[in-house]
Amino acid sequence: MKTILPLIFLLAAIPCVRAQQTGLIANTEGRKAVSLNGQWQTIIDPYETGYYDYRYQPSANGYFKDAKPKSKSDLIEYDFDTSESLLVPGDWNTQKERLLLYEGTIWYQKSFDYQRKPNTRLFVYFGAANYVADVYLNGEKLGRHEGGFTPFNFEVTTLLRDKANSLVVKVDNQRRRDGVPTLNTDWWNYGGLTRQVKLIETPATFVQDYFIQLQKGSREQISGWVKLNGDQLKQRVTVRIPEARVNRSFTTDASGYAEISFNADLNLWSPDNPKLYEVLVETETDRVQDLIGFRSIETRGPEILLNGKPTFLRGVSIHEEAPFRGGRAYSREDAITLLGWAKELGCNFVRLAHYPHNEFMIREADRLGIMVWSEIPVYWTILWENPATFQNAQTQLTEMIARDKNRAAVIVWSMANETPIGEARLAFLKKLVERARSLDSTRLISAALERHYLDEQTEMIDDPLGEYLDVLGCNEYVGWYDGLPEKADRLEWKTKYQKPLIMSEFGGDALYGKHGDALTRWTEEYQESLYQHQVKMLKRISFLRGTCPWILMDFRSPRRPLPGIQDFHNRKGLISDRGEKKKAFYVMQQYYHELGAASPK
Ligand code: GCB
Repeated sequence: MKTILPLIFLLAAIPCVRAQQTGLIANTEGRKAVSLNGQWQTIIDPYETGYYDYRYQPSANGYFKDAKPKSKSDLIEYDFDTSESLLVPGDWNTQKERLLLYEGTIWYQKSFDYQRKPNTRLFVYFGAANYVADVYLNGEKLGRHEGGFTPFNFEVTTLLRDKANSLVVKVDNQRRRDGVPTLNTDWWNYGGLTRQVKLIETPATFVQDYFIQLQKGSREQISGWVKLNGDQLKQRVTVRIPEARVNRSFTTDASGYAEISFNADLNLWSPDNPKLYEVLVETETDRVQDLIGFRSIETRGPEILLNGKPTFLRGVSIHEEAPFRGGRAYSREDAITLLGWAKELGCNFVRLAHYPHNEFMIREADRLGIMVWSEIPVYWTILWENPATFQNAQTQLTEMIARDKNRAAVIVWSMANETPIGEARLAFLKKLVERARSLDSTRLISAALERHYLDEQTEMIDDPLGEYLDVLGCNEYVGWYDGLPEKADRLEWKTKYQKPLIMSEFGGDALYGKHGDALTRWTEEYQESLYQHQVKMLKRISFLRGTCPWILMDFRSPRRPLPGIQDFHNRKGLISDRGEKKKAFYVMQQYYHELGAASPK
């Protein structure tokens, strides 16, 4: 008995699922895939009746079984087929009026056929699901994913049938105190399968992931790694960049991993020259194609050096909010509109706030030559002392880097936004910084910090986290939450660190079309004047190397109830949610023009 017991416990601990979550598959655009976007059948389940039984125990016969009555006497109290549908990708809040404020569980179901060919493997891939997703195929659980803005995939090879597969996802967007983000944010808690869903087909052994970038500090040496998944792990891997005449082979080790390193004569990526190379990763069994840009990004004292040259980041902050139609942005068209406006403003940089945006944003930024700050939703008041909260933040960071590490556009990984100074917070964020550096040594690490007044005229940035960052971010609302716009004229800025500063937020609300004098809140004139005073102040900060006004476009927020003006929108946009440019847009555009942006059209 003594010897059997531990074995029983061990067996009990092994989950009885035939499928498993696989490490993220890189570059899903470059893979053979079938889209599962479109209408999904849905059941709204505020009491989670489809998950728990009446004793509040996980039920063995939940909605994930997608059961149908087998006889006329069978009792089944749900039916996906006759329930309402929702569009995927898409948040549920803006698809049905009665879901606008819904926070809780909705079950999604999709039926599909798939003829699997011999020696192939199949994965179901989700671009994002906010916030927790439990995924089932044909009644069996594939797994759970927590975190609303990063992708995940599960292998389904052995569970898949030729006909009538039923994929069920329970999506729960209840806010949680221990979540990342936590209960309190200044954006809408859009729930659902908010990004694309697809079935990815790979060979039995395939290239799961790779990191192909310039080595830190170099402009000609490419280094990184390739990782295979499957049972033929020891293979020859070839990396080809035809246009740069690169053709190099490596051998993977017993775990399918190979480090790569070689020199290349490259035309470097930059906003003026967003050069992307076709890169091929080939093995005996697989071949993936990607478009990759190569550039270096470093700091020296207060300078930010792009390809060795000092650069000023002419930025703007952006939420993942869809222009014109509202709700979560998810498409290439949304990305083109938002980044097109940023370009028109004169930007060479965007801060994608406050969570990783959809992959189209990053891909389009790569193509358009816009540098990107990407961040995780470690926002305001996370539970710094809770190990599970840390694990969650770390996973989201890992997934963000996993997806976008080969994109030249991304130059900054940001760890946190406006988090209150304290020991537990510092320990938490230091660990995240270490993690980010261990996953990717090539990019700059930042965080949007706060500042404080030394005296009435002196703003100081000395947050202890600054020591661990490459670039300081700072949010300030002089002229909005902090005095009137002219206050900016009297301020001097200091920092304890010999590091570049990006003013990662500043601004104020204006309702497009509301006019008045420059001291009347909510008018375009107030916002315009605020920006004029801000720009004058910013020009006086000697260590300033970037600006990201808050924000490109108005966005929905439950914290903003003022009738007739906010109507549950944060109105700090330089552009309204209908695409109308406010006066302040042109103040920023003029500033960016002076800083070297091409002439506004
Ligand atoms: C901030 C936050 C941002 C808010 C903004 C505001 O400091 O970082 O998420 O939306 O202020 O408008 O108050």
